Amino acid sequence: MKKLVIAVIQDKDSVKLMESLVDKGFRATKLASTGGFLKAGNTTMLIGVDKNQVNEVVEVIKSVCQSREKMVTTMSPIGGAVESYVPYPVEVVVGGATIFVLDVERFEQV
Ligand code: 2BA
Repeated sequence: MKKLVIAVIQDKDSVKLMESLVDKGFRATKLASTGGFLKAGNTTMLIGVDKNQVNEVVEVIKSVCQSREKMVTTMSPIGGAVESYVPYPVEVVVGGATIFVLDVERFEQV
């Protein structure tokens, strides 16, 4: 049975992850994506594999993708006056990868 591994990763890890996957004989597609929270660019990888290869793919992703801290500037109200805001830096830990594994109903290459 075919599975589709979808991994949302950080741009910085995308070249190394693609190289590692291709070196091990996996096929992958890299998409440019944007995170809903940070509204910043990230990378989504689509990796189609047999069911028995899913764990190996997840291990490759874990070995390459690192979590990192990012500073985000939010706007915070001053003294309860909602019309006055000051920039307020917040540290966010962005994970190495968010991974989904889906069953593939049909797979064809023409
Ligand atoms: P973003 O949505 O830009 O989120 C970046 C990081 O911001 C998240 O890292 C998390 O640490 C934080 N964050 C997100 N939403 C938050 C909230 N409501 N409150 C507080 N902090 C929040 P990760 O969790 O490692 O996610 C990295 C990226 O993976 C996300 O970028 C998003 O593009 C994707 N992602 C994460 N969970 C997802 C899900 N359930 N479905 C689809 N995409 C997801």
